[in-house]
Amino acid sequence: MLAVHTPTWPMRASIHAGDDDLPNLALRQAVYASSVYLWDNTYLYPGYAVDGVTEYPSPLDASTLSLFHSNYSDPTPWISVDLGAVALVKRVVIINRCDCCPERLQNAELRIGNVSITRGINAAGGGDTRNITGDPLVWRQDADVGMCASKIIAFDTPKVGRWVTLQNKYPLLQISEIQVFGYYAASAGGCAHL
Ligand SMILES: [Ca+2]
Repeated sequence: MLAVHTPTWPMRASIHAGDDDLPNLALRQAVYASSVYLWDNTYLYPGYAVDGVTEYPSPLDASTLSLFHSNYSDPTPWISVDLGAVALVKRVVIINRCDCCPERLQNAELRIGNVSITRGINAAGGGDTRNITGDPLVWRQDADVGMCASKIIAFDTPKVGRWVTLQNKYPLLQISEIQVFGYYAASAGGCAHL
């Protein structure tokens, strides 16, 4: 399965703004994944993880879903968001799957850097962790995240990069949303509070 970029988005929006006024730089950005699961004739695209919809009803229904789900054949699933420009990332929020299986998010790793990650497991040069380690590891999961719960990953010193990549080691990756709060580097010169 090749990585997929989803160009269209659901209309509903529910954004977790966090505890400050930082914008969610990941919202509706280009996003790629190592694989995509086809469920009931519906692809659970990576775009659903940046559509701004953080919750959806259970059971999962094709008309209401807002879930990214990697394919079962993918041993090293990841999702990677292109922020569009180099950013100073103050906080990343990962929102777990909302209809079942919260335990599948485990041993996850987050990386932020400037190495683009766009290729899936069957593409030349694509796929596994070797292609992600060019971006530094900034967080590793050490506790369960509940169903539809938010894991807030805050950085005292902002992480710098254009690409934000979450990899799971379950091996399945299923998230409702990934949010990246910060400023673009080009506009952050006067933002000493970062
Ligand atoms: Ca979503």
